[in-house]
Amino acid sequence: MPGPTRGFLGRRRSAGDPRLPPGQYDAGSDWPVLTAEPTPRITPETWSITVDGAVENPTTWTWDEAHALPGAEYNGDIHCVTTWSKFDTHFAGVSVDSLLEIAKPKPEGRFVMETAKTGYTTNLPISDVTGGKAWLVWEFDGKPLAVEHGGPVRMLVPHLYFWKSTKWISRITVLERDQPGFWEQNGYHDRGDPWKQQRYQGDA
Ligand SMILES: Nc1nc2c(c(=O)[nH]1)N[C@H]1C(S)=C(S)[C@@H](COP(=O)(O)O)O[C@H]1N2
Ligand SMILES: [Mo]
Repeated sequence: MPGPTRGFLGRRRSAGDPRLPPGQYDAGSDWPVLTAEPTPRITPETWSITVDGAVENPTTWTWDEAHALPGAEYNGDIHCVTTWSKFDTHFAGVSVDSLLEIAKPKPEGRFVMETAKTGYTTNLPISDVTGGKAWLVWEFDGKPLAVEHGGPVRMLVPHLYFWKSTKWISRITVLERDQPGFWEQNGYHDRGDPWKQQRYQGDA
């Protein structure tokens, strides 16, 4: 029989654990909420995702259309720049690759801007959202994603600090030139790799 899970025992990963990036702590079963703007009210009926900008085929998917794409899951860890990490999360949704396969980024489209329905933005090299590294997710632990965590649908880019994972995602714009998003304009690092501790501008 499998033993009790780590969450029930409250046994947390500590400094030096190979899965804990430098300067992070294990939040255990907690999942802090970090939101800069008022929490919006979006329903599956009013939600949609648009991929536009430097693409051959700008496309918008409704909830039903997005759910008709091949399903994809992420099982793994997430890391917030405010130093909490959360291990063994389970998210379900669709890979950003599936959207880009249809929208077809032009070769000169080397960056993306994620935009929330609320106006929150964050920028990334396109290589950080392709190749099975980024998802639109609508389920956490088998249940609909809670509104305070970005439900009905958020972006998930778990190999970077969690501010790159836009809650209430509504648009992914492919860009020829990099532009800073909300936190990047306010001093956060352009890329945000937790393993390199890229927290603020000027970090390596
Ligand atoms: N729309 C939106 N998305 C957002 C944020 C935000 O303020 N607004 N905060 C970011 C930051 S800094 C973090 S750490 C995570 C927090 O997600 P959570 O509240 O589900 O933990 O969402 C990211 N995405
Ligand atoms: Mo964050």
